[in-house]
Amino acid sequence: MAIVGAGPAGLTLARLLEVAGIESVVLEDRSRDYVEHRIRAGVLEQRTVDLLTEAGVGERMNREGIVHHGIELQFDGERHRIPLSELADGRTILIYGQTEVVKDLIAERIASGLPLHFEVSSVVVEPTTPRVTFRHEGSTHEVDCDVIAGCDGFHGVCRPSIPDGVLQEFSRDYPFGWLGILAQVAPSNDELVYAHHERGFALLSLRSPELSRLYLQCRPDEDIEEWPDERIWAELQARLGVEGWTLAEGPVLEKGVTGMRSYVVEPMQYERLFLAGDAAHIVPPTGAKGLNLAMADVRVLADSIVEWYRSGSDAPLEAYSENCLRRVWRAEHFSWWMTSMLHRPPEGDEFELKLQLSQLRYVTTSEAAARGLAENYVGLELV
Ligand code: RFL
Ligand code: PHB
Repeated sequence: MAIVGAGPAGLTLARLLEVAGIESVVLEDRSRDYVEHRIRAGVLEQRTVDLLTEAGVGERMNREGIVHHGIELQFDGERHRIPLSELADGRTILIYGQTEVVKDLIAERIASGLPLHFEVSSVVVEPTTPRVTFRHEGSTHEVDCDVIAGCDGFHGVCRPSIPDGVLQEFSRDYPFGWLGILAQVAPSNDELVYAHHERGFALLSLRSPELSRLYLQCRPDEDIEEWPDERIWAELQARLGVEGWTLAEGPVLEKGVTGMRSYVVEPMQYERLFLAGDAAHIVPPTGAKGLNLAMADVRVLADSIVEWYRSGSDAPLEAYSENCLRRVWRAEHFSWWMTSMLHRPPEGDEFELKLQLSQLRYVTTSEAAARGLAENYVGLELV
């Protein structure tokens, strides 16, 4: 197997294949340091936690990750708790950064002595042969393989190596982005707070008992230079503030702006090339689904490959895309719905605002509506 991309999808797939006794080569165009410090997601579904644990790479995650049983929705200056585990059969979420998941997977791969090459270049993917060529440390290499896994994210080379006309694309852009910070300060709330506010959406999250992760709705092209730390904190205080509570501030360790989009390609396969994770689909981060979807894809892909070798029939590989897309579309809908409910529409569309507030009141007063949110948030098992 050739695996292009050493993000969560590629590294987890490599580990699952290793456990099943299937050889793989992992190629990554960035450095190890870059990949290990790229701050992104922080919410792991139970299913993701189980997958990493079963794959034998969950030891530190289970020790350091923080179990959460609920989240809070804030609107009209008040907070309302959604008791996730009560509403979703006892399932919980785990707060453990994507950076940490990636560090654990890389450490395991390196300890196993199996091939993982950083800083490769000129990666060329031939889905039909199937073959991957690349340059590494001054020479050109060729991997002749049975299957290629395209785990190289949204801007990778795998999806564009599929001939025109094969894939159908579905997408939606949003007129806003998120400005995110990592701050060295204890989280000011025990649970995540998703805040609807007339100044725009804000999110209080965390990475550890000493590290807060906070986000503000902004323009998609927002210039981070226009946001000194004092302005960010003032805006967070305004949007997250409720009576009798203050947001603790601390040194800002990292800050950046992320655009938001929804995107899916169908099918997630061409010949012997299989797309997984962000290479095949993107969700806006409001539902915390991106990383979890990537992990769910590679579980299906690993099982399909194992079954393909075992049975000698192409059927398991041919079913891969369909097996993933039901779950992908559920997460696409949930992420779009959470995004639409919580973000201030750009032109102060009063009708939209009234709809948002009505929906927020509904999910915080009707147990049936809250259950819908909860079971999607913790991750639905679709059959
Ligand atoms: P990744 O993590 O993008 O990994 C792809 C890897 O492929 C490498 N690559 C190549 N390697 C070799 N040759 C090439 N030609 C290559 N081109 C690219 C890249 O360097 C990279 O290492 O995809 P993967 O594994 O599918 O994992 C998906 C998740 O990373 C992603 O869904 C989430 O992080 C999305 N996301 C967030 N999700 C959340 O649930 N909560 C968040 O707060 C959150 N924040 C984010 C995010 C995604 C972001 N991106 C993609 C812009 C913040 C950002 C900035
Ligand atoms: C995060 O902690 O980075 C995070 C949490 C929840 C989200 C998105 C991002 O919905």
